Parts: sequence; structure tokens; C-alpha cells
Amino acid sequence: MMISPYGGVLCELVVDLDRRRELDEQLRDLVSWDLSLRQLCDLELLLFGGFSPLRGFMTRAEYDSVCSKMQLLDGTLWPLPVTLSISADLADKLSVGDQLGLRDLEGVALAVLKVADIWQADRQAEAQACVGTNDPQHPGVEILADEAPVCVGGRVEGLRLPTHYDFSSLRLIPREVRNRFAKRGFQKVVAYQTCEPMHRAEQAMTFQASREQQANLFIQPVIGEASPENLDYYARVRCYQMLLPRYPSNTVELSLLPLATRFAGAREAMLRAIVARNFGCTHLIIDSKPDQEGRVVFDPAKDAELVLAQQAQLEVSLLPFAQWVYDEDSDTYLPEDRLPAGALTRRLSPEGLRARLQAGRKIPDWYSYPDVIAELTKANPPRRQQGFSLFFTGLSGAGKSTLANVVMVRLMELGSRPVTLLDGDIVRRNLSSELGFSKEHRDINIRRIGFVAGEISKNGGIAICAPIAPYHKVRKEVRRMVEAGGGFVLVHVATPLGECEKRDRKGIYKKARAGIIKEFTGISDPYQEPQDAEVTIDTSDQTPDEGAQQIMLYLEKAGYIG
Ligand code: PPS
Repeated sequence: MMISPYGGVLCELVVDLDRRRELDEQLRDLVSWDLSLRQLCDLELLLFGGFSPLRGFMTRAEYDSVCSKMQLLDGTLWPLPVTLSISADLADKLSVGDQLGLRDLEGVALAVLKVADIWQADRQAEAQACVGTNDPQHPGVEILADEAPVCVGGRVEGLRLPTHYDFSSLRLIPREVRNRFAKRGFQKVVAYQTCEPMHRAEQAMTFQASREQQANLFIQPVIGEASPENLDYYARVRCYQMLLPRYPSNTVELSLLPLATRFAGAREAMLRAIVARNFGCTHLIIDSKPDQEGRVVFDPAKDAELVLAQQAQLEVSLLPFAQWVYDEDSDTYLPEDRLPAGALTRRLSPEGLRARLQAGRKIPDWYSYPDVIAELTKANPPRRQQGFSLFFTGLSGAGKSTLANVVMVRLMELGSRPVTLLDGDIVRRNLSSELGFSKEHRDINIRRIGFVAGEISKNGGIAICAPIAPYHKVRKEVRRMVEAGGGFVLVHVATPLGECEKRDRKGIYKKARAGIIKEFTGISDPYQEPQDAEVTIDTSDQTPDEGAQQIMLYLEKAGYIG
């Protein structure tokens, strides 16, 4: 017998054709909400029953109960809130009992929510309860801080599942997966959920885990936040496909999981166990390797205890995750705790792998399979063949434009790639002429620069950007955008305020001190010093040529030029 869905029934929320016609008709007069990428993931999980027994987005009472007691209102164990944040403007237009259309990024109507509650989430308290910290640097806290506090809760009726044009044959819904398992006679199934490519170690570990449990294997790559424009994503999925023939035939299934990661440790593991169970799995292994940004979903040392205590209720066993390392003697991978004494081992960390790819160095055969290595190498050309963005940040008058111009000329002299200068003034004139200097407008300005820089980098060029960019969060967003298709180098032009003010070439500091210019960075508006700059230059004691040389040396050392 296959394991039952969590709560007994698979709650698929997509309605039949007649009801869909009715709702489509009503939708013309309904207010609607355009879902973010993360909200789209949550809705998809709800619609296809991945979050069974949930039938909609949570109300305040459900949210409070989940945060404080890890329970739904009927007492069912449920670890994490599933909420729908909306804008305050939209909330003002809604009342309890209304219907709200939910649309995807292109405006296609996917569902209708019957409003049962309009309420305010306490994201700080939620972070403390669910992620276990309020540290603003923690990825789980960062995600929650981005969510607007106003939420709408209520049951959802689905019109259709979101459309995916990428790897559509690998996007099985729980019902389809369960049917496949049934046809193949899979009863015990180990789910392996990962955000990273799989290599020999992961193959050995998943194979061994399923063999020990006398179970089959279900590889569920978590692809929630991977935008279809992210080149790595395609390579990653192709690598999973290449791995399948390395398992005995008829013992493994692969399907992509559109889950938005919450980085919530033990509670996240429980949520994933529920999702895995809804797909028909009895066991779960969560990859605990850090992702490209060093973020970890689950840390066995810290988080396993709480999950193990709840696994009887979840009816899904969490399998311990030992590190598997290459043993030279036996030419196999073994769990670290089962290595023979004095074994000669080899390891390559995710950072080590990335560094090798960036430098165009060989990936050793003992680490991965030849076709997987070829795929990764193709998707991650060495830095000298990639486009990149040089992103200067610093106060007005710090010397960003001067440095950017000198570096631009140096890179043009090299002639390796086309160079585009997106200086603060140029952008303000051409791309952002309607914007002022409020935080909101500055963030829009920087996102626009990031978008253009990302496109240039993705297509093999060099974008040199030189805005003030005073806020850390949006700088980080831009880094992510650009790194999806190229390199990103943050240069902090750290000339102190006193020096910038002393120079005051545009007379602008004087006006700011006199209050004629409001919200002026460094005087009446904040500048958040970057902690993640690749290069830091103080122009008070360096000529532009010396500063530019420092940047060129970094580019050479990091493998972008030379
Ligand atoms: S931001 O914050 O990144 O969007 O700013 P940016 O697009 O780089 O624009 C900065 C230039 O605009 C002039 N200016 C101001 N700067 C800061 N605060 C206020 N309120 C302001 N008003 C006008 C200023 O001359 C900046 O030019 P640079 O070249 O940096 O000196």
C-alpha cells in the first residue's frame, strides 16, 4: 500500500470545466492580484495538492496557531505559514466575503480566493518562531522582511495550474507521481530534495540510502526560485537527467519541485516531509550543502532533533545525512563515519568546484561523471570568456565616475569585450529621468541599472555602472540578477564624507547642508557601507590611475582578463 496523503486526502484545488467557465466569467468584474514568483510557487503547491490538507492561504488565526504551536486549527501538525501578502492599496478595496483573482506574472488568471480574513502579519515574531532568529542577515529572515505585512486569507479555487514551458515533462504533480509509483509497484520511496547539481557523492549516498531502506528513489530538485532565465538552472536539470541511467533501471523517478525555499531549518524540513508524503514518499533526505550564496536550508547538527521528534506524526522518516567522501583505495564514495582507519580521501567543496570552473581548470573524474562535467563546464565558461559588470558604489563626489572612466578606457584598450558605461548621471538622464531620491525611487533606479547590466553581462559584454547605490539590499539584488548570467564585481569607492564634501565640485554638498537639497546621501539620507565589496578604493590618497590599476589587478587575479 502506498502512503496516504497528509491528512488523508490529496486536496487538489483545480475546479472542473463548468465551474471554471463560471469563475472565468466572474473574473472580468473581480479585482485581482499579480502574484510574485514565490507566491506563484505557493499557489502551485496548493493547487496540485502538494500542501494537502491546506485548501487556501492562511487566516490570522491559522497563522498564529502555526507560528506558536506548529498546528492548524484542527490540531494537525503544520510547521510553516503559507500566507498571501498583498499591497495595502488592494487590501483597502477588499472586504471579507469578496472574491479576489490571482494572476501569474503574465496576467493569466490562475485562481480565485474567497476572502475570509484581511490581516496583518508580524514578520519579526514569525521569523523568531519559525526561522529561530531575527538576525537580518539570515536568509530566512531576509525573505520574511521582504514580505508585505498585509495578508489576505481564505480558500482557493484553481482555474488552471501555472504554465511552464521549460522541462514540462519533468513537472509531474502528486497525482501523476503517485500513479507512476503505483504502476511500478513502488511502496517505500525515498525523496531526495536538493538545490544543487548531483555528482558521484550524491549518487552513492542516495543509492545507498534507498537500498538500506529497500525503497525506490524519487529525485525532487527544488527549483522554486530559479527564474527561467537562469542559465545554471537548465544545466542543473540536464545534469539530473544524465544521472538517471546511473541507478538500476526502474528504481528511480525524477520530477521538479516548484517550492519556494524558506531557509527555516527544522520547520522547513517538516514542511518538505509533508510535501514529499503528498507525492507518495515515505522517507526524505534533504541536501544540507550550502547553495551558491552559502545559504543552508537544513543543518542536521542543529535541526535534526526537532524533526526526528515529529516524524512519527508526519509518518515520513528523515534519513540522516552523513557526508560522503571519495576513498582512493576502494575507488568509491563512503560515508565519512564508515571510512577505514587511515583512508586516503579526496574532497572538493562547492566553492572549490566553482573556483575550478571559473578558472577553466579540470574537474577531476573522481568527483563527477564525464557527461555531467562536460555539461557544467559548458554552462560555466571560465571567467575570461564571460561578460561581467563592474558596479561602483560610493558617496556623491567620491570619485566613482572618474574611476569608471579610467577603467573603461583600460578595458577598451584590451579590446576583449564591448564595454558599456552606465554612469549615474547618464542613467538619470536616459533611463530614470522621472525619478527622485526617495528610497523607493533610488531602489527603482538601481534595479533598472541592474537589469541593463545583467543583459549586457549575459551577452558577453562588460557593463560599468557608477551610481551612489546607497542601500545594501538592492545592491545584493543586482548582484543576484547579474550573476545569473555573468560575473559581478562590486567596487566600493570609500572616499570619506569629509573629503567628498571638501571637493564639492558641483557645489551640491553646500546646498544639502543648507537644506536646499533634501534627502542628500551622507548628509540627510543614509549610505550603507558594503560588506561584500570585491575591491575597496579610497580616492583621498590615490590618483585615478592608481585606483584603476587596483581594479585591473583584481580583474586579472579573478580571471576576468589577462
Ligand atoms: S542613487 O541613489 O544611486 O539612485 O543616485 P544616483 O542615480 O547615482 O544619482 C546621484 C547623483 O545625483 C545628484 N543628486 C543627489 N545625490 C544624492 N542625494 C540627493 N538627494 C541628490 N540629488 C541630486 C548627485 O549629484 C549625484 O551625482 P554624483 O555623480 O554621484 O556626484
